[in-house]
Amino acid sequence: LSSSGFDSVRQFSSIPEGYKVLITGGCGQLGLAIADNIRSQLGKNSVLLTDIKEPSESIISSGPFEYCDVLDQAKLKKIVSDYDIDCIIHLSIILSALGEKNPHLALNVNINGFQNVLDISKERNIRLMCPSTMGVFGPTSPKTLTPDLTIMRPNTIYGITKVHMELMGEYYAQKYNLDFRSLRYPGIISADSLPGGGTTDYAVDIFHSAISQNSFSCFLKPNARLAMMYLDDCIDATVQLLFAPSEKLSQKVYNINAMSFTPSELAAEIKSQFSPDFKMSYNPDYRQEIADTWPFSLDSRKASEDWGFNPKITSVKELTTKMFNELSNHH
Ligand code: AKB
Repeated sequence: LSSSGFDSVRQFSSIPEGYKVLITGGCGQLGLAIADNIRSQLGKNSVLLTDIKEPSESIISSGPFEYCDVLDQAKLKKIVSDYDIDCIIHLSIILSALGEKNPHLALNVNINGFQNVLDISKERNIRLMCPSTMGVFGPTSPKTLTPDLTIMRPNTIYGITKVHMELMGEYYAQKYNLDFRSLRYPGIISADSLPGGGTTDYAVDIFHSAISQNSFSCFLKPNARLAMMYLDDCIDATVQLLFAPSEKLSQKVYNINAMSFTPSELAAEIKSQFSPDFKMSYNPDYRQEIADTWPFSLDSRKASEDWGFNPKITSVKELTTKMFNELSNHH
């Protein structure tokens, strides 16, 4: 059962028997955790994971998997039809740091990949959930408790493509009645799966490095404060919004928020909870420029009001305890 406080999503929002969710980018940081949560409630075959990457053993043994490139619209269409998919969760994405290194790849995957999924969802009249990011905000957005609706002029390719995604989803919802849902993630911290190509990745890598080397070289400055969230809260929020009754949703895109910390605050917590002689060094690179433009925290009141968003881990202290507990179970 999910930890999110509702017994069954079917009971919660009358999900029909045999409901099927397709996840793109299923081999990334979030795919398996979202699939596990939905499968625990709707059964193993309720989620089809897809990716262009080779699936891990745990993904293969978890349930159905298909190779699929989001840029291959014909194949994606066939899979959606063959499996009689009711809903797509679109996770395929080039994240912020990798996007700055490969802008054309990011434009192709993030814009054209999303367009394929958007058109298939419209054609088949199925629900589409595509997470967004605090990266939609930029240097001119308010930094603290950034509102849902405010200045959005990001200066990364990733941020630009995510603003485009939000606007296209809203446009299709208004024009074609597409059931489009989105939520803006802060940096997501997970123990079992690794992120890749993001600016907030340091806050995951640091735990692995603390365990293996008792030291970490950080690519951000000591005071680079960013909004962050533990994986379980992100997964619960995603599944809650996915199955929330439509009449509860007063907007298509919601901020979510859990905690805010700097690299030096995280290092201090690791010293105090794990190893007093943990050594942190700072070698800021181009990712610091990205971090400089992102919020410290997001205003997530609307998500709480509309569909009950309520994160459990809300401090860097609790996060650190949780991560070392999880990692010690697996190392
Ligand atoms: C990234 O750092 O690019 C992502 C994000 C916050 O969207 N983790």
